[in-house]
Amino acid sequence: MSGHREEHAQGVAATPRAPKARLGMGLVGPGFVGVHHVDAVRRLGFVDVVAVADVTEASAASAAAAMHVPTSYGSIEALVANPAIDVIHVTTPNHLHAPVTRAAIAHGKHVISEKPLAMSAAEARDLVERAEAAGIVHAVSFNYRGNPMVQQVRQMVAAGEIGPVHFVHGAYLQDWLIEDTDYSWRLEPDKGGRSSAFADIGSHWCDMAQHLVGARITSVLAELTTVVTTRLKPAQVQTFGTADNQAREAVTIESEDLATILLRFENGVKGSVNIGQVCAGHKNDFWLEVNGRLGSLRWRQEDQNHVWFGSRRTSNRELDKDPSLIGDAARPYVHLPGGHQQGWSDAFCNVIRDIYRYIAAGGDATKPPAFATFADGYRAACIIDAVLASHDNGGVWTPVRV
Ligand code: SOE
Repeated sequence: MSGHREEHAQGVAATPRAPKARLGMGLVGPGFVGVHHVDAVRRLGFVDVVAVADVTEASAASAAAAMHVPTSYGSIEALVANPAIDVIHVTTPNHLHAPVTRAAIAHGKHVISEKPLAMSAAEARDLVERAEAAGIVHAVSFNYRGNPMVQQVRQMVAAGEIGPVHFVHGAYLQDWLIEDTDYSWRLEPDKGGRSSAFADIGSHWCDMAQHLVGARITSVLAELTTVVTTRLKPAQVQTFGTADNQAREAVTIESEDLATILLRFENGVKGSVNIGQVCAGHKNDFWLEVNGRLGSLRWRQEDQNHVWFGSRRTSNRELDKDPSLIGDAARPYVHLPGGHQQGWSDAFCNVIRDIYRYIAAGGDATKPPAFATFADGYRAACIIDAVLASHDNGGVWTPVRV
């Protein structure tokens, strides 16, 4: 492999706008991750959280009160029409990503969408086209790219420090869906899409693999499994919920909670990944290893301040998130001295910061690589479609059609 290609250059706003010193943010869907979007923009110091929208006036008002946001709306239309809002964050269940994004684009707002961008590749492509035609800045929250040690691996791979890459492998395992009383809208195809675990966390893994090796996944061979085939759905559904005494209804589950996938990349690199949300003891166990002819690099989300460097000719060693030791490309993502741990929300905030600085500069700056666009979200949607097609056809190599 010979360094990174110029990544996804087409996925950025075509029409530069006037730079703006302060920006207004609006949030649609104040659930588990929505709170972190608000927290991240507040840390930037030049963004006002203007309003929150949810499915009802009452739920929006209660979320706004909890997050100290001045305005709340029970409808998307009211939020997208608010002239004080420059950027809309879409953190609803998956089936609402596309309609909310279309409404935001129609009002000329910049959009940061949670992943997956849409329910299918065709729907995601339509969003890319609309966003580019409107000249807005568009981003997808592949938040793990904002970790400094991820950027360190990316820089080392691109600089040839581990030689030509031949293999990328790893896993993303969680256990929050292992009990039959565990439930999420992600398991309902009309709200989450046909794929559950792969769309939710496999999309992060594939985005990261492509980001680190600087090449795209071109074909997949997938086996999808539903381990928990009947679940007891509670009256009130909450992601990462705990056992309770609610009334429950038995429902049949069709989408996967476990996936095993082989991958081929455009530059000849081979890959494999295991994805599961029914793997006891694994909370947010996202790890990825890149093997080159001169060395290996492994990053693990649950130990995110280090990278393992594996070598045939010298001792293996740990690289540390220390601003005095880390590479130039990773240093902007480090905010604390060596030995001071950074975490999930710091990486999340790093990505949000890259996006907002780009917007504030009028869309005329160079897009930082940690900032994923709708083009990356479309790519992820194409991989999800290919994974489903591979499984449907009995586990056969299937091209990622774009
Ligand atoms: C649930 O599986 C979830 O919150 C994902 O949706 C996130 O993207 C991941 O960061 C953590 O787990």
